[in-house]
Amino acid sequence: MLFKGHTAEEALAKVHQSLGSSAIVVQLKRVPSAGIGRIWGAMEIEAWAQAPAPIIPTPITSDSPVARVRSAPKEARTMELLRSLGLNEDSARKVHQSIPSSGAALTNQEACLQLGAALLAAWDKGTKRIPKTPRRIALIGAAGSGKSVATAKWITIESLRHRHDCRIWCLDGIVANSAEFLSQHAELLGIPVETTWNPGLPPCSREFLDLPGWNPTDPDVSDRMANLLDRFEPDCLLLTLNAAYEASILQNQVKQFMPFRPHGLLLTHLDECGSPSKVWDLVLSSGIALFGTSSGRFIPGGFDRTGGEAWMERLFEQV
Ligand SMILES: Nc1nc2c(ncn2[C@@H]2O[C@H](COP(=O)(O)OP(=O)(O)OP(=O)(O)O)[C@@H](O)[C@H]2O)c(=O)[nH]1
Ligand SMILES: [Mg+2]
Repeated sequence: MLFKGHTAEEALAKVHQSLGSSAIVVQLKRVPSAGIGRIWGAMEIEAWAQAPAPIIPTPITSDSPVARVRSAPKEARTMELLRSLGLNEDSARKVHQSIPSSGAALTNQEACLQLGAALLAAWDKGTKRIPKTPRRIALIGAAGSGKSVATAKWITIESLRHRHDCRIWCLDGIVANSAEFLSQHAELLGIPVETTWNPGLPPCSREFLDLPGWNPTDPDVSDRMANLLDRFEPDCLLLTLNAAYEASILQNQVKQFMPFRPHGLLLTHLDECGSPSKVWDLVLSSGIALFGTSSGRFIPGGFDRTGGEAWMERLFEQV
């Protein structure tokens, strides 16, 4: 049977409502919306699902093969599959808990589909606060995480490819903003660069805020940054993380920057590390989806907005 939803979560809720929590999802794909949303490119999720096969009672003796299969801990099998994808223990547990428990025995392929559906649902949930068309963009993160390079790449796309009028605010924190290359690049594109806050300027269709990185455990710097962000009022606030850092450092940065309520994550240095399990661990632990990635120090180039399906495919390709 076919079920549709605006998100994977919605489609799966319909599956479970109609076929019960043991339903088996056999295919999940994103297709252009059937409604009026098709005009502006809206997408929806199609889920093909079937009811589980009825369990035929058979006499079980303690040494029969059926007894051994049934007594094999199914939970452990799902967890094992999740671990084999390279996910850390917390992520594996989170995904496992979000899968409705089913009495039916699943083939490996069916189990993978269930996991894929659960992963996509988590990703979709994490995109809720990311606007479709960001207009006021601010990248925040630790010093040297690649914010200014990513901003330079992004602004080139907005200005040259989409022909939007843009502006960059290159503001100081407690330390001076030393992104000279960003100002020079913007000037080359004819994009105005403001180095002091001036709310009286007429709005542009795309405005970017470039701030120096900081350590959120320092309350003075954090206050100053929160103040600048409040004034700028970004509709797209992205926590920028260097993907080449160790997972524990990244998890710590996510935790420290969480009070700023980022809408999405932006991963840089994908040329050095593009591990899909690291991406999923970050998305699952933060509850925030990846907005995009920046790969390489050269401008422009290597700025991508890859969605959950592509990252899921990369994750499964690893196995
Ligand atoms: N290999 C590689 N190097 C990068 C990438 N992005 C940035 N860099 C390099 O990393 C260093 C820091 O990049 P910036 O964009 O200035 O980092 P930032 O976050 O703006 O730094 P602050 O403003 O000082 O906090 C520079 O030497 C960049 O050339 C990337 O994706 N790959
Ligand atoms: Mg910078």
